[in-house]
Amino acid sequence: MDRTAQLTARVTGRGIVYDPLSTAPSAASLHVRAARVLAANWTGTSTVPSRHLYPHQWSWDSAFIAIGLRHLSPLRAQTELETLLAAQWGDGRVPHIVFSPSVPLDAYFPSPDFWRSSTAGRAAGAPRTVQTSGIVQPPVHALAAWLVHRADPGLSWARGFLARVYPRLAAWHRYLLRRRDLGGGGLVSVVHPWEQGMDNSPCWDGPLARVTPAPAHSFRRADLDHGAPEDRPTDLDYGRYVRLAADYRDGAYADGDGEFAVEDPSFNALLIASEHALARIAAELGTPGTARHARAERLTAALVERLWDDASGMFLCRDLRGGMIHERSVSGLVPLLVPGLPREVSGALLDTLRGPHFAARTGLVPSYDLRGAAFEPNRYWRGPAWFNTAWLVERGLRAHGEKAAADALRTAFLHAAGDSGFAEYVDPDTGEACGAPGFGWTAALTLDLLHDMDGAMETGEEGGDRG
Ligand code: 9WN
Repeated sequence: MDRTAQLTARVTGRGIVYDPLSTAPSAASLHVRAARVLAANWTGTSTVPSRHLYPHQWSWDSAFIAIGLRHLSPLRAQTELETLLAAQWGDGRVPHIVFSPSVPLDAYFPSPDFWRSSTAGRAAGAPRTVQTSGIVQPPVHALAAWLVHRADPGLSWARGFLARVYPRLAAWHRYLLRRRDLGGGGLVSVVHPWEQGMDNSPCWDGPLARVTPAPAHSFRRADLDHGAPEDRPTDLDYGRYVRLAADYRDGAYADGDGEFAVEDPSFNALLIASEHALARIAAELGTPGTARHARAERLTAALVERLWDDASGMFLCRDLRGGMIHERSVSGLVPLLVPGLPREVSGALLDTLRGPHFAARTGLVPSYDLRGAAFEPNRYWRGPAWFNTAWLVERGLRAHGEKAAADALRTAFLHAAGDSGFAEYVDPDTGEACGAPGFGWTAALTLDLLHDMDGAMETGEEGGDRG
């Protein structure tokens, strides 16, 4: 056994065989450094994405963080998800931010006094005791809950973890499926770019162009206190984000006729993966999960029918007001993790991933088309490679039996994560660190790739495409 593998085995105590990292720090030191980031970002009940840039709890961050934390402390991983779900609204939505009362209002914008969840969100059932935002983020939570349960079933049963989170997760999916099928075609729509999670993706340029920006003097960005302006969204983007969020709030967070409504492939793919996971949770609790698997299959059919684009060899976004959005973003590759895709669809996705639009020099996956007119290597979701999407694509590759490609992406991920100091995102060609250092999900998913070597998605009939 080589030295790296020995170190890994000693750290984990689980005899994991790890492909040696030739130039990156050893797996053992990566583990220790990633664990330190998560310890530094832990608040006692949840984990902040970044101490300075994002000092509260974020929804999909917590799901990814729990997936990594399960290797360090299944108890902390369970607590992470339970803290988030405790802030769920009466209508089932899981807010995208749960605010920490001990953080000063001006540390992050938009702050609780902008969202006014307990007053403006009263009709939608916002909690009274905790302040939250009123929009949502991608539903990775049921998948995370299942993986967390599997990491330590004994602890999970002893604490009644699944029985407590299942009704909340079911209500969350119900909210999305009933209130957010704004296009009437069976898919969920996002009503704000922050909901989809890839905030300033060029995919939103078209739909956002219709939105009148809030005046620059009406708000103060806190992100520029901690992030380089060239790595962050522009002031014009922010003006539009603020306008959309304020309009939603002023309409009491009722869903219906906002200016921005987009069906996004990654958001819906994550819902499908989570619906399969919820079926497994239901079965574990003694209720048949068949209906949920069937619903996930219907969502998969709608995803292909409404968002697949043969000409680009990938999924695209659909703007409910303007039609298909002809921009290639990593969002359109994330559905690779969905079980039961038609074989020609998964085959084309694999080709696109390896082709000139997405094959970056680091071996990571850029957030946007390397050849796209709007490509910028440093600016947030307009080109840089992010680690959560790499993790999702890695799982998709593994689920399709693409072991060599999955191993190569995992190695690229671990090199880039370690070398960048667990950066929020990196230049997809040089690996240069961008955004916040010591970023929560980068550290957490590093741990997951170090420890979960079989890469089983455990979401359903993984790997099984339809002929
Ligand atoms: C707005 C916390 C979040 C991530 C998003 C990422 C960024 C927030 C921001 O940070 O968004 O939600 O202030 O830019 O785009 O994916 O969840 O890490």
